[in-house]
Amino acid sequence: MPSNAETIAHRICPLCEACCGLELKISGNKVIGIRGHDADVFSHGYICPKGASLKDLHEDPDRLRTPLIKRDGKFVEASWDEAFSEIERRLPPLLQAHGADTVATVIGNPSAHKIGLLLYFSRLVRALGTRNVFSASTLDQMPKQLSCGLMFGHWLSFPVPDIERSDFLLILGANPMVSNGSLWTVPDFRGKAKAMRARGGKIVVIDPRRTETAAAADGHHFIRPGADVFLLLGMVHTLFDEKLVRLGALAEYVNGVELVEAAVREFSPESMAARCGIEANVIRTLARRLAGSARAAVYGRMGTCTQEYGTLCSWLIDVLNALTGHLDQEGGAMFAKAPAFAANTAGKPGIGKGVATGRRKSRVSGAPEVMGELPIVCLAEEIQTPGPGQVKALFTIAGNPVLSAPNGPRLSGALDSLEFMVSIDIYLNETTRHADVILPGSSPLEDLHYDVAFPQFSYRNYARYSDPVLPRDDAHPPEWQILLRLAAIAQGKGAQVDVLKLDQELFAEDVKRMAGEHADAVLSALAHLNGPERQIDFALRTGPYGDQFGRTPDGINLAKVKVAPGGIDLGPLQPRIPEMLRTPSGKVELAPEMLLADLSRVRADLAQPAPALVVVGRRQVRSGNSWMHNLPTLAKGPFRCTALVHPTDAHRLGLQSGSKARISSGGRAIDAQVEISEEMMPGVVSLPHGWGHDMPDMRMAVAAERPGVNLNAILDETRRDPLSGNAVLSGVAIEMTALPG
Ligand SMILES: Nc1nc2c(c(=O)[nH]1)N[C@H]1C(S)=C(S)[C@@H](COP(=O)(O)OP(=O)(O)OC[C@H]3O[C@@H](n4cnc5c(=O)[nH]c(N)nc54)[C@H](O)[C@@H]3O)O[C@H]1N2
Ligand SMILES: Nc1nc2c(c(=O)[nH]1)N[C@H]1C(S)=C(S)[C@@H](COP(=O)(O)OP(=O)(O)OC[C@H]3O[C@@H](n4cnc5c(=O)[nH]c(N)nc54)[C@H](O)[C@@H]3O)O[C@H]1N2
Ligand code: SF4
Ligand SMILES: [Mo]
Repeated sequence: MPSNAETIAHRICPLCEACCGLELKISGNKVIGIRGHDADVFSHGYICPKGASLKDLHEDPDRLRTPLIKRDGKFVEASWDEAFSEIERRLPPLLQAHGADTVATVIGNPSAHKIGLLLYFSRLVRALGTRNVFSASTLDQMPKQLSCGLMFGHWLSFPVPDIERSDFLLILGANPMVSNGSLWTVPDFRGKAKAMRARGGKIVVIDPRRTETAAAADGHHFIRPGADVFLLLGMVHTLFDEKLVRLGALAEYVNGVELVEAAVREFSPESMAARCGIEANVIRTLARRLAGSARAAVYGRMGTCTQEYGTLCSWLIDVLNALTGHLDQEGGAMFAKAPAFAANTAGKPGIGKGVATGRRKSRVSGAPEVMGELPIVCLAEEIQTPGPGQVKALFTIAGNPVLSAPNGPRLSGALDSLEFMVSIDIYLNETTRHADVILPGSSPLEDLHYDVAFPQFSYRNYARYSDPVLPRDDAHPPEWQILLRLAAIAQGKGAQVDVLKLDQELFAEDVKRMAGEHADAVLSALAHLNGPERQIDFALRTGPYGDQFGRTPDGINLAKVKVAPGGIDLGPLQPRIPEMLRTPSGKVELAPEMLLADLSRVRADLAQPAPALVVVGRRQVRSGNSWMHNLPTLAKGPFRCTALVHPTDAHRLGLQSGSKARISSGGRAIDAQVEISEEMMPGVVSLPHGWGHDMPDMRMAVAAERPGVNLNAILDETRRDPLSGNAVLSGVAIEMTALPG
């Protein structure tokens, strides 16, 4: 019997990258209140409306708690044993008949916030042996991963603005006031931006919409969607042209400055202005301000990644940071030093293998592999194109590509044609309705938590851990065990495998590889733990602040992090070059060949006329991609899936606020509600993604009440950044016509 006494629990919020520390009031097994945790060393009590919705998520009657198996086209509830047996009956024969590549995997965004999925997904992929690995990364940040990989030697070495010490911040294609930051873990961006401006710092935003971030900044410039590369090249050109290049402390650790200088010579601001829609003198002024500020950083996000020049933009942003002496400097763009799981703190400091891409190509389009993945925009064609290596089975893990990837209708059709599909998910939604078996993930409140990725690009260094807040139903395995059981099925070990023993074996293999002669001692020191907890302790203890299993007694370990109220603060960011570099040269590679070569596309595109109307995406405070529209506290309020249109466009097209318009592209159309808005750049329409919850056979009652429309239904799955494989989600040409009524 749970007691009804009120208790307090602390939990890192898993709903966005800000990773706020929350304080939950619990009575019995019920959450009765959620607020920010004031003593959290990292987020200091900040919370947004989504954090408070964790209660709704936990209690959502539509959240799946029992596996579902499709029988004669209808889902029926099943026990866990039945569900795993069904998979064991159907998966191995497909693998035997068609080989490993016949199974594809798609892993989605929430996995970055669920340690069980993040640490054990690779175990499943390895067991399957498939090369058809897809994820939301190629709908999001792959360009930045590639540019940072090439420049700094590792896929997760992103420089982030040191906002608490910065005087000038140039933000392109990001809206942290709403998103709470991305590839930059910065809870309470609003408060930090306010504090920065209060001490005289300035923020300038480049965005085709006057966003919430732009409205609170000191300056804002509209930009033609997809044209940031022209602006950035013009700025880099200006630095050389006006002799503003100052590498500062970085000088001896940078390769390729002359190559960059030569490459940008032709891209003067005067020749870039028309193409990007920003005047030459503004481009020059931005470059001068950046160079003239003692502490400054350029930061770009979704808008700069989800376009044809995603990798070039991501690269040029850090080229600007480096050439103005702001990379790796206080108040500039700095690297976090994560206490655990970071490749840029492991191995020999200052040198490494760097990154490689294109070690294989996708079967149908020949898209190069990046970071072991293929572009998710290639998934439908891999399913629909017959021949050896055709994808006939699919695992989706915390992903909803039918709504989140371009040309959802095609993908939906492709999923229907699969021979077998398994989803690990918490909802019966647009994607999982195609599955043959759905294995429910757990409520975050039932899971222990440690952020594996986000401390690697946080505004400050810290170590925080959360115990499960509420008990788990004994029959419901944690997500890491689900993945291990699936791995066992794929390897022919059977669904009845002893998962704890399997975990032990796989962990021991990892430790032998990483700890060498110390492996046995390490394994015995960790023998009291299992699963993710054991991996966290191992990573913390061997990490840069770790106790090294006793060799550095003052160092940290999981036990110390657990008992620290609000976590352990590890201080502000410190300069880390050259120690953090993992390039073969041991230098920052400012001019990677692959990127210089890609400038030929830019050159060829210079005279491209602007389409009359293009669409961009929009994130909203009470939303999280496609799956939070079923939570009552977030779903309430005005209808949000509206198309923002500038008054001049609305006038020209005969559109009225509140009326509907047909938006079409590539032969597909959606009918969206219009909202006339001065926020928009003329010629640009903004529509949020992740809507369109009116598909049959779903179980998301709240979301279905106001389904909205799926922006990705009309986007083009054949358009991608050729280097990173990232989808083009922004700046796509559309037509818009008023609908009667
Ligand atoms: N047009 C357009 N498209 C976009 C974007 C855009 O800006 N514009 N943004 C892109 C970006 S940045 C991203 S990250 C992707 C996201 O792409 P996805 O990751 O495919 O989409 P999500 O909406 O995050 O879907 C998450 C899925 O995980 C499930 N889920 C939630 N919590 C859990 C859990 O704890 N366990 C398990 N097992 N499942 C869970 C949900 O039910 C849902 O099915 O969308 C991309 N798509
Ligand atoms: N409340 C809320 N928070 C979220 C999410 C959410 O859905 N809701 N999603 C989370 C996820 S998965 C992510 S990846 C992050 C994303 O975090 P952000 O990148 O900060 O968020 P977005 O709102 O996608 O910001 C992209 C901006 O780019 C602009 N833009 C579009 N095209 C262009 C262009 O060509 N050039 C330029 N310069 N700008 C352009 C858009 O108008 C938009 O303002 O947010 C995360 N946080
Ligand atoms: S900002 Fe993000 S991490 Fe913080 S409470 Fe909101 S959703 Fe959670
Ligand atoms: Mo994302």
